[in-house]
Amino acid sequence: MAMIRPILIHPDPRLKKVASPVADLSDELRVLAKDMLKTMYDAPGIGLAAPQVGVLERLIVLDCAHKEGEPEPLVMFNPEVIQSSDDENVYEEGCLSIPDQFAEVTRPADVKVGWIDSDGNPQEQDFDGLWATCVQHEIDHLNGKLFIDYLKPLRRQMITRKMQKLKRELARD
Ligand code: K1U
Ligand code: ZN
Repeated sequence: MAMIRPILIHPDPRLKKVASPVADLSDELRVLAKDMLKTMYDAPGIGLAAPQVGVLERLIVLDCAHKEGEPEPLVMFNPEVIQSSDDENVYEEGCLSIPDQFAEVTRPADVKVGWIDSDGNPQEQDFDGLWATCVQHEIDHLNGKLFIDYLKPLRRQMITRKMQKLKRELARD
């Protein structure tokens, strides 16, 4: 049965590292993907990247449809943006590793993404709307980048200080 894994809270050095490409699709990685989906739905969230649960491998999960009806979970190993639109979209982003903090981030509105699925098959798909925002946010996690890295230094510092305080309080409890 899938397990809920603890989500790392910023600042944590593991959230700043570049994750390694997945070479072989092991059962261990498939179990990790299932645990990540369970962890994401439980949070609740619309995406999750392996570094957020302390695993520095290139794996993300997402489901931006869940709120609106049937779940549409996607599991992506070694995801890559192949093409981005010049058109941009602004979305108020959040992050499960930066709880209760939201900020507007501008990103390409449409992206073509390539990845390897859980059966080891290559996939390619165009994403727009929230799906495009979310998949770019998750791929950023694999490159050690957080949405607050797009903000002005002062705002980023304020959020980081809040998270340091939150972590001290959580450690005390
Ligand atoms: O990567 C993460 O930390 C997950 C993050 C994904 C994301 C959210 C917004 C824009 C881009 C990427 C989240 O899921 S934060 C939680 C959230 O946005 C949400 C929670 C419940 C319902 C709907 C959204
Ligand atoms: Zn995030």
